Amino acid sequence: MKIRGRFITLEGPEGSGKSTHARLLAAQLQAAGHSVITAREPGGTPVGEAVRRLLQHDAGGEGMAAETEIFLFMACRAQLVRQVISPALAEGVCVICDRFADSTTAYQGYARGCDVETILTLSNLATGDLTPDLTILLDLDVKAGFERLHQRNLSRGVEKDRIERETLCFHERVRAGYLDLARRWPQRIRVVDAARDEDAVQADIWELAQHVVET
Ligand code: Z5A
Repeated sequence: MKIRGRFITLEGPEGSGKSTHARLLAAQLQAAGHSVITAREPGGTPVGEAVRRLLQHDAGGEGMAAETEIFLFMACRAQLVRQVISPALAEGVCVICDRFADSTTAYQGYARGCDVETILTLSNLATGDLTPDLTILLDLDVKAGFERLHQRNLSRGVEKDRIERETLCFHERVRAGYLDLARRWPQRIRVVDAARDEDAVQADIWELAQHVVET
């Protein structure tokens, strides 16, 4: 019987380095001989990528109710788990996901003000009770994250999306919410100081990930 793969998620506020470190971690795990896939939320499946476009751009300018956001993010997640993540884990493949259920709790719960316990219950339905073996929370001052994003967006010639345009206070609540979740599940959610240079951050992530993939 195949040994189930490990499921590692990266979380954190804007510009904290989730995509960068998901890529680096996947490369390190592959170099160490592990089979690895990466995924991102929202997205990662044709259904998820279509919903991502709806979520990121307010094309009609009509805004979006918080509850609509919750169900759209959950819909992407339900599809990603069943189509990509669970089959890969069953085949013994490690899955690294750039954002997962904690994002909905932090953004739509703590920051938008929807009931956190209700979101957690809905998350269990969307994920089929799949919980990451390890969640790396890249913690970074909100203004520092915005500055990194600004530089990245300038170099790519793209503009802020709908949620990135939320107020500083909104993003401060996201960060505080994540830290609260880390206090609630300290075994699973490990906080990494993302204000340091990439190599220092990656070294911490690698140490945490190694522990999980080797047990
Ligand atoms: N959202 C939600 O509300 N509810 C949910 O349930 C889910 C998501 C799943 C998804 O946006 C949006 O959806 C997000 C949350 C919301 N909204 N916002 N706002 P996305 O997928 O487009 O992007 P993101 O997930 O928010 O990622 P990001 O903030 O754009 O960036 P990041 O992945 O954390 O950072 P990065 O791209 O790796 O790095 C940013 C720049 O910093 C880049 O130029 C790097 O080279 C640089 N970088 C990275 N690390 C370092 C260090 N250590 N030092 C210096 N510079 C660095």
